[in-house]
Amino acid sequence: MSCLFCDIVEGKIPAQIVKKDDHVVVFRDIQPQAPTHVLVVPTKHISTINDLTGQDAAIIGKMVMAAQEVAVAEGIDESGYRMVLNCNKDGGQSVFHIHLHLLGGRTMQWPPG
Ligand code: DGP
Repeated sequence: MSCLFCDIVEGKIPAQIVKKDDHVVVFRDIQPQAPTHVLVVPTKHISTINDLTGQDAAIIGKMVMAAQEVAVAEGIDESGYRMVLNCNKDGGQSVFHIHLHLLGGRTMQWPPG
């Protein structure tokens, strides 16, 4: 089955990539909601957060650490930022390959919409 984010991970579809290693690819969101808005995507295809197993715990750790590194590189670590994982319809998930949103460069609101 085709997957947009697998295609970006494999370089079949272009993206503005800011970090890439064996475990994650980080690229700029095509519809940025903040001055910094990147997506941290595991190279392994996992459709939703519901599909994670205990064996995937390290992947989530690597995603968060990659986001932390990019936050520093983007200069938003001191001002602050938000990390978001959307799951399924009510969570607002539109691409079914898990991804961590890193948003920063402006003041975030709470509660989220
Ligand atoms: P979510 O709604 O949490 O599933 O977020 C999916 C995000 O993916 C959304 O903010 C827009 C982004 N996106 C969708 N298609 C593309 C694409 O082709 N390239 C890039 N860079 N981002 C995309």
